[in-house]
Amino acid sequence: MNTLRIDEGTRLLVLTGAGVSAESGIPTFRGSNGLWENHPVERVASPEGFRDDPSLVWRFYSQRRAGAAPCEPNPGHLAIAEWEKKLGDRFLLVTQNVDGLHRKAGSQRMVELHGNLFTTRCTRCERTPFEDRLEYPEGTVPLCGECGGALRPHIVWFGEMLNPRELIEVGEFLQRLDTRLVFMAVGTSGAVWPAAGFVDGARKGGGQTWLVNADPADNADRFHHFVQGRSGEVLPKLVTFE
Ligand code: BV8
Ligand code: ZN
Repeated sequence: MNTLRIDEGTRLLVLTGAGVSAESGIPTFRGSNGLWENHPVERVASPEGFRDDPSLVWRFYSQRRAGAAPCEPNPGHLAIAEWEKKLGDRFLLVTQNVDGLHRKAGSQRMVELHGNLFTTRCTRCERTPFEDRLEYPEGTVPLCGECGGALRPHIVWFGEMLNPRELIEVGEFLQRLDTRLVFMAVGTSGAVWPAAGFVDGARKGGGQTWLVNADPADNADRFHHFVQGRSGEVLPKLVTFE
């Protein structure tokens, strides 16, 4: 397997998707028995779905909380947290995952682009999104203790805008001029935008682009290097620091 050499003049942006958590026991979205198989996306991960049937959406997210809560980071998450320790501000992790395993593995320089499964917010008042690990009983929609409005998962659903501040942070890291960029996508099918487009921005800026994935992703041909394999096995051996 070809290895990635990182020296003092290099910075690394890692983009992860559901594949990096597969070896921790969390189902991916688009694989066999993937999450979307039993639940059509638009009904459980869109504002329209929440408006039409909020208790179905809360059942879907409560089930995912129950599934993710006992899971532990795997060697792939741990390797990424190690790289951050070595690189400091020459490192940024951008995850599409909402399972919280990167934070559990020790990652701090991280953007949770699609939100977090264990954070809840109010649909009516300006209350700050808060930590919430509750799995709500079937048929219920939790209400805000302060204004009585319906609570919702602090997750970016399809058709919803991503946090502009976070997109700016990613853009700024990609466009820095002080170091050479390496962009690495891990465990993502490259099906969801705008995260699927980051690799183009990286290449345009002259960055080296790597994909680590169990099987060729939709956008594998847009990467300079493709390492096929399970991230828990590949990542601990992939990078050497000079
Ligand atoms: C938006 C939260 C602006 C829910 C998710 C162009 C520009 C902008 C928007 C769009 C556009 N084109 C289309 C759109 C709309 C839409 C979109 O991209 N649709 C797609 C389906 C065509 N995008 C949006 O709506 C975004 N909003 O852009 O706002 C806007 C607003 C209005 C109108 C227009 C634009 C919001 C996107 C966020 C949606 N929310 N998640 C939840 O999680 O419950 S996305 C969801 O998919 C998850 O977050 C997940 O992370 C993400 C991507 O999936 P992957 O992580 O890649 O997982 P997947 O299963 O697909 O792949 C896993 C891979 O791992 C596989 O390749 C597999 O081989 C591999 N693997 C498996 N095991 C392993 C492994 N690899 C390594 N090791 C292993 N062991
Ligand atoms: Zn409220």
